[in-house]
Amino acid sequence: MDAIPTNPSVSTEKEDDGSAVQWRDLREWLDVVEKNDELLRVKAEIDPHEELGAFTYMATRSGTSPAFLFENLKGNKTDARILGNYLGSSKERYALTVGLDPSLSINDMITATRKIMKRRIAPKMIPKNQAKVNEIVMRGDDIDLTKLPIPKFWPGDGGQYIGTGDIVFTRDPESKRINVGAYRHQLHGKNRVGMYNSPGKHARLDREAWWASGEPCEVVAAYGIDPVMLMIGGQTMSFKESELDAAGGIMGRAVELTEAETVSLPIPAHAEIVIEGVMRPGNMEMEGPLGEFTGYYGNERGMQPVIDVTAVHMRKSPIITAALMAMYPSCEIGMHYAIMRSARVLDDLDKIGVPGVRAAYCHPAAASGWGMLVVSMTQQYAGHAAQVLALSAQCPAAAYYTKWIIVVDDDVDPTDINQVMWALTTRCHPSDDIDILRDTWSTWLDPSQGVFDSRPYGSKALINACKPHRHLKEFSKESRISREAYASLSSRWSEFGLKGPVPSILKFHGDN
Ligand SMILES: Cc1cc2nc3c(=O)[nH]c(=O)nc-3n(C[C@H](O)[C@H](O)[C@H](O)COP(=O)(O)O)c2cc1C
Ligand SMILES: [Mn+2]
Repeated sequence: MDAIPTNPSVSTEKEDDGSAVQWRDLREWLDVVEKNDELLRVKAEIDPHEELGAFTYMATRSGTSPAFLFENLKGNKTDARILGNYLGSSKERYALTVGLDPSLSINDMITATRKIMKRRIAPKMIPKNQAKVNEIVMRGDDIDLTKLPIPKFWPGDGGQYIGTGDIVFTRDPESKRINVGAYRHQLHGKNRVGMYNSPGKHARLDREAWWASGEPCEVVAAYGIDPVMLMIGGQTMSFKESELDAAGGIMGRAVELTEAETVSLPIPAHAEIVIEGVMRPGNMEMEGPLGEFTGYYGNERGMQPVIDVTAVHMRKSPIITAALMAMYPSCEIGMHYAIMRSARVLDDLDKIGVPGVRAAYCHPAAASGWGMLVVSMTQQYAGHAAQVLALSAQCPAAAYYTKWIIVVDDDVDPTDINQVMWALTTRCHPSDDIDILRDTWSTWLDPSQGVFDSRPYGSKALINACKPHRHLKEFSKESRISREAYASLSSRWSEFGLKGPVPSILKFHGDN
């Protein structure tokens, strides 16, 4: 079948450029992950009502936990399963997902990510009978989503959330572009699901455009989906662009879609569970709150649009992808978000053309990569550090939320928080080296401003933790080992009985 016009300006690249990922759907991805010892099948009984959320939180506190496939859910009358912590704070699972070597450093993963995020491959339509999601298809009175095991994550959540680790398709009525976004879906009834889209998000703009002309907005959502689609659903692309092309680019092959039963949007052909439905103008119901990626409950309970579900597709024994939103390292949007955002910051700084930028990292512990950005650079002229700081703080990829922007010299690895602390405490003089930007772009989800309605005005601290340019010549010399000692000890590393690889060291005695 023909390619569909998700984004007419994008050309389809060849699929055989040698860099396609090995898996083709969530189950094949799980096989890859299990072979790499990154999957725990939880066979003990777990209650999706709060216990699953608590388990995921407790079992991820160390930051090195596997993905969890919950196979024995309390009260479950179906053969459905739930997958949690699928990406979480694991750099290894991120790498396996996008086809990189899991032993690469985070910096190398960021560099590789810059490349794969620029590729675009348009999706393709396949016949309905080849789509695995069509193993079971339900319409009308046969639809009953309440039979599925649906988590309520936190004690204070407003209800059960069928969609957290999900993707949502909507279409812009004007350009016909298909948008993909990740949005929470609260289960209201057998065939009714509430969706929360914050202002300005593309799914919301699409829905508002349909409603403005008095028409219902069609929606397709997948509740069990492969991890590249989950990642890309959470990324902000331009309004005109379809995320489907970017997902294809990352995978190195076209995303496969098929025709829906009741709506004109296509559906992802190999998802685990897909709903089709419509949001009718003015059809709203009370929704929320949900414990969020900040570690706090987000916006208060309020009226939000309802999706009337017109068809459901699922595979046999479907797997629901459930994303716990929590404080790091228990949050589903941890490592992949940090890596992808860092890649985009470096792209932005490249586009602006400022010299000397070496590396950047949006630490996942800072509200899932939203809160803090560290940029390393080679200082080349007076004022250079201040320039990189200001541009980093407001470049499109970093401007939203980020409160702490820190520049460090090129001997400091931004991904190593210990080195960043060292720079902050030995090279930064707070009375000289901190500037504040006020009334910046931010989010209601940041609790620090207290009063809910006045929240979305943020502020940013610009921290120069580079050695002061004025005093570079006189600045104290670091106690560093010699290049010769490093080379000699590295070559004999296995002799010493030490665990782990030779540490990477950026500068030696005598270097600037
Ligand atoms: C797991 C997950 C859940 C999310 N839930 C929501 C949500 O409920 N509401 C929302 O407005 N954004 C949510 N987001 C953020 C959006 O998915 C993100 O901003 C995305 O860029 C929106 O894409 P779009 O503007 O192309 O629709 C979530 C992100 C992730 C990764
Ligand atoms: Mn979009």
